[in-house]
Amino acid sequence: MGYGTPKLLGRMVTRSAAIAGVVSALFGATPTLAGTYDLTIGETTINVSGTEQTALGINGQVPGPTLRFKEGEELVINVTNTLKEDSSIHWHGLILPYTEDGVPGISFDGIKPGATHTYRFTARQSGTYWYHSHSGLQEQSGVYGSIAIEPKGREPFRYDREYVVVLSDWHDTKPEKILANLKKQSDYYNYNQRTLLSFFDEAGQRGFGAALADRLNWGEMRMTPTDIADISGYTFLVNGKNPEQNWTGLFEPGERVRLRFINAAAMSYFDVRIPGLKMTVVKADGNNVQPVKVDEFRIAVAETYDVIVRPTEDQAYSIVAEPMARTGMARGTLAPREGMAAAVPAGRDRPQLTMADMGHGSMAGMDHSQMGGQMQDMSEPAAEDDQMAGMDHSAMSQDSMAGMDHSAMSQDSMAGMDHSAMNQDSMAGMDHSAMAGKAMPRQDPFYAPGSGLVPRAENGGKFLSYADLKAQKPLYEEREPTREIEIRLTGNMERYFWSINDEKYSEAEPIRLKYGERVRFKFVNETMMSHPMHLHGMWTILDNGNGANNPIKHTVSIAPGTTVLAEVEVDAPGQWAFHCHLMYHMATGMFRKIIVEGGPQTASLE
Ligand SMILES: [Cu+2]
Repeated sequence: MGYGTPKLLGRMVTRSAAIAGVVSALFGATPTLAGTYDLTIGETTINVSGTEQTALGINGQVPGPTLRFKEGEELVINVTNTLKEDSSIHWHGLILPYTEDGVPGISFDGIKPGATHTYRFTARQSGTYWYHSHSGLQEQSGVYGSIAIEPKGREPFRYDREYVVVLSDWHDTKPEKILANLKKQSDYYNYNQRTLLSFFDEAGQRGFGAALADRLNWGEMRMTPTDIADISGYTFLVNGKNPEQNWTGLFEPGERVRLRFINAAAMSYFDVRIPGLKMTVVKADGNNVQPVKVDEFRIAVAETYDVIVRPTEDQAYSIVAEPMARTGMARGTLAPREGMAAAVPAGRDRPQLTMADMGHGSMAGMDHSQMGGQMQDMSEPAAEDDQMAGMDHSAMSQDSMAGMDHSAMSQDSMAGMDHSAMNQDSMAGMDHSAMAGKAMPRQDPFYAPGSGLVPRAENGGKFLSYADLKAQKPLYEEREPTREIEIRLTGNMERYFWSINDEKYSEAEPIRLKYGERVRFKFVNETMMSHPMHLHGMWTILDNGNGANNPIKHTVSIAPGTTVLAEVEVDAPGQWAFHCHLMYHMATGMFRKIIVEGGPQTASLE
């Protein structure tokens, strides 16, 4: 199948909408913008892995077309489902009435095979967002696309041209089969486990006992240190193209180029860099942030970041997006002319999870008293050493970690800590004496101390941290939350299901919020995986220590062994989805329905 026809991709003003504009003009109101868009979900053929595969696309393409709206525009979006099963489109990050949110079973009934569903809502915001199916596992098969909304006024940054950069992961195996495989054997796709051979290798270096003790610890937890991603075998894409197909964006030297990065992957976080160029981050999840210059950033599944780059040389630059587990690479190019390419750096080593990522010896908010024997094992020097595996030993001695009193860091002590104090300096305040005058490796407060997942840029460059995100212009006034709701992220790797507060979606009561209240969510990640938590319909104000300038996001990644606070102004009546955006985590139960009680238009709620 080819690409969508221009008619499908273009904006058309319908007659009724045009009349509405005239009517409002007659009554002295600002004429409203209106646009009608047509999307068709259907099977299509793609070839990104070496063989032709049947994908599910939108208007015949993967990703679907970029929808370009204007802030204030009244949208009419007709979505036709040509599949043999129900489908849906959810507008990720958009603030809209809950009935238009596109989650089957929560916002509406879904779109039946052969049916067309019309969504109507107003684009109330500007920025970079995306849309995707919220039915079954269809998103993994290609039902996703980008949204770029132009602001009413001027952007607070300058750029000469822009590109949408959709990152995604493609698998030749049908997602239902992947899920079945995971259920059968949770490490089915984890090819990177330490092998018996590496065990003897390690035993040779560290002594048999130490290596064995460590193995037993991991074994008891039924996990492996390389369990960073649940699934391997993905092909990673930039705007639907694999690294060889090399998506290319053109520029003239000296131009400021805006790149709208969207992580539409089902399961893959990416570490993004453009060797030779600094990137200035200007938006996170669609919202303006105070510009921060970085060499690299990590984009969690479902997040968006807008960055500005200014290539001055007449040369090509590679856009490199490595999945966090380093199982491949997505690659694109910025070039002054078609056909130019830059060197592509070799893939880097995958991080090794440490015990800190298990919540052991970290400020994870876990109740360490429950760890029993495992904690005892941890107190032995050999195990302690392994705990440090992810850290730079040259800069931080083993003793400095040993000197920290982990037992004193109970859940309560964490809860009482003010995140505003937990910026990069807070670690420095912990034990200066043990650092022996050496520069402390920059600690990212959004990773457990000693975590093997802490990102590092090449050559000591700057890696974006959540702590760097400061809202350009706060959307909400700062006020005390009315209450706190604990969201423990939990799961069972062996039986492969994921849950919240130990309950799967199917077993759990909805979370009830009151219209007009401000709640604090206390996310406690008790698993060894990062979870990108996405709340529909309302902004999540990430408490990253920037007070009134805490950034507002639609997706917040919670690293293993960490506790993250976020607040929500409950300003959207209705019922909403709230879930981990890793597809197979969501599908197996890390999901909740949120019911907002009170406020306008809630009569139809259960
Ligand atoms: Cu998850």
